[in-house]
Amino acid sequence: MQIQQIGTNIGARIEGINFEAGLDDETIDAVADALFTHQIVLIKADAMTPEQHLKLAERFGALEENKTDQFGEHPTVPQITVIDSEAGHTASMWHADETFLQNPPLVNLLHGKQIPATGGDTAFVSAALAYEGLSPKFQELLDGLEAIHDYGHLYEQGWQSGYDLGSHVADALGKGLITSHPVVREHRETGRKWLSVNPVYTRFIRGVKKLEAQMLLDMLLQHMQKPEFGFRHHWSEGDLLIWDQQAVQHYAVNDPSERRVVHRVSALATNDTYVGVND
Ligand SMILES: O=C(O)CCC(=O)C(=O)O
Ligand SMILES: [Fe+2]
Repeated sequence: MQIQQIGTNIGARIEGINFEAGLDDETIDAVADALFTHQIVLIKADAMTPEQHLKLAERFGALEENKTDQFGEHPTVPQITVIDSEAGHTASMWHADETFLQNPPLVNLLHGKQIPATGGDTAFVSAALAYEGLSPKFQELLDGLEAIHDYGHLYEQGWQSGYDLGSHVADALGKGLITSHPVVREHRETGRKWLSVNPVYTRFIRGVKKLEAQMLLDMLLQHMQKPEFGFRHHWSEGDLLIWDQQAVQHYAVNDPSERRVVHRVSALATNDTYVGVND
């Protein structure tokens, strides 16, 4: 197995995994090590079976069953989420997945099934590099702050952008999928600090006045988009792209020239998802 860095700061390619010969624990551990070192790993996985996709994901946590109404279901495997451009599935906003949960997904594993000749890239920014890129005085200000993440915020923004989402907004807000996370978190594996606010779900900062919090969030979200913190993947069929949700945020660029289908498996810290604000 060879690991080669492909981005200056984040991203590595792993070669030499023979999926036809099976997937042993030693290989899976080496993939996990590479992921925690490089934050994103790319593996040529044309021959990977759905069972192997799940087995690899299980190394990182409990597997999430697809519950989202934003994407589609796999006909036979409930842990595989189908993202199909022809069904209108898109995630073209900077985000980390489901941060309205107390234990959001830790790792995502996306398998390219049908890939357009051009477009449909997935872009990333490193939330750790973004934290490290702040001046020490500003880091000090953020340490100890908590932000509220709310599922309804996604729908509210869609409504504001002119989508006809009135009843969905009410439904999303009614679900009460809302929680509080530190603005600066420590990576469970590496101890590295990272910024956990994202534009899709983060609504406000607790105990900081509305205008101040809005300015702080706007500034952080703008800061995170520095190209130096980023990595962008152009897909080929059979690619398996794995990313560490504690280290990066992602954006699915919504410009595929043809149909694009990818299969996602997400590993959660625990399958005990949380509803309600923790204090
Ligand atoms: O389609 C993609 O590239 C990524 C979609 C996404 O946001 C996700 O899988 O969490
Ligand atoms: Fe996502």
